[in-house]
Amino acid sequence: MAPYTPTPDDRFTFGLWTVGNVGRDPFGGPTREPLSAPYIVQKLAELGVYGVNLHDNDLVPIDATAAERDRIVREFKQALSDHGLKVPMATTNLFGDPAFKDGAFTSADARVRAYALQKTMASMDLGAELGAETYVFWGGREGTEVDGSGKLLDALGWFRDSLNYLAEYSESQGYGYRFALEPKPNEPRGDIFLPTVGSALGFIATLARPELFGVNPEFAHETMAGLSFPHAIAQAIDAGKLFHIDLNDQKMGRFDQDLRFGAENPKGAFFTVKLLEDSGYTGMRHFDAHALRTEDEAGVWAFARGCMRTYLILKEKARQWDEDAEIQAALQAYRVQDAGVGEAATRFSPENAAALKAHAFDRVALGARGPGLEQLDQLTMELLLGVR
Ligand code: GCO
Ligand code: MN
Ligand code: MN
Repeated sequence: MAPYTPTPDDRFTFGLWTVGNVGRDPFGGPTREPLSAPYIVQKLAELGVYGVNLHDNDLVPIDATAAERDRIVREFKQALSDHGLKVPMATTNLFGDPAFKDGAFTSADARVRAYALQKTMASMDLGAELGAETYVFWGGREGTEVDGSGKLLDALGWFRDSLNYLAEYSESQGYGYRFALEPKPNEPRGDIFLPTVGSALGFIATLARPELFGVNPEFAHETMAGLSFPHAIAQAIDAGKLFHIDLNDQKMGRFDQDLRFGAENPKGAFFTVKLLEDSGYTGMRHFDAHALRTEDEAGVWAFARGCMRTYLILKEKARQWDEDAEIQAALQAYRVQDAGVGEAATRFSPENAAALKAHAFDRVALGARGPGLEQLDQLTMELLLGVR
């Protein structure tokens, strides 16, 4: 097989809404024809993808009758089994319909909050029927433009109550979902609640069943917040909370671009891949991005192939980085192992603390040390640029 050709073992997934994106933006209508869900399944399978993820309404229109729903789901399941694709993750569209224009779980209207719960339970039923194990909550409309609405504290409480309710629903049905909160700082709302990975991690600790909840960090979203994506996922991994991931790319300080993975910030993409691979992350490598509005259908599949190829190329680069003697020597020189104080700084005891307090450090020498980071970074760049 040609190098960098994906196989299902790579655990790559796309959303129906990603390759199915028709190129609409706030200034113009669609530039591409819609693709049917069974056709998307067939095309993704041909590209070596493992699975396809969906919002309820990517598959079943919000106003479908029960009979229409059953027919659509039946045809979709047939396509999945014909082409060997899985549905590892499901989610709810709680942002498209005008009913959700001022929030779903955090709407100030209790009827909307109840409707959001009802819609999510039905969508969880659909996801379970399709075999999904991860359930994502992206609170696109959960936010405000007008903080004079006075709901900042109430909204967090309503959000918490809804997530607690739905976790109990999942457990009572035996679905066994792992829930993943997806933070985003803004767009479509002026300010979205739980704007960053750190915010979501803090919030999870306040839930009734925190063990069922993790995060679904997205490269573009942390970048929009002016933050580093590798730092965000490192914190999620450290907390044992990286339940899912949305890979794409983004320029800082822009509207939500959903660029092809690695298209804008290959170095950030490299350290993302390296963290996922080094940490033993076993979840899906999900691409939440779409082809540029300029593209036709061929461009859509070039986009999808590109996301996966870039991931696999960077995975290979990460292996080379680990095996590069000069890089490893620079790393070793960077990490000074001997603190020079024996056991005293490694574990607290009254004796250790006394010994450490009595130790004389050469502060000037500590400050004078050159750690070699310029050289290390240049070596990394040269490896990425293909000259090593
Ligand atoms: C966005 C989000 C969404 C979510 C999706 C799945 O910026 O629009 O990233 O694409 O990931 O709703 O939860
Ligand atoms: Mn996004
Ligand atoms: Mn996303």
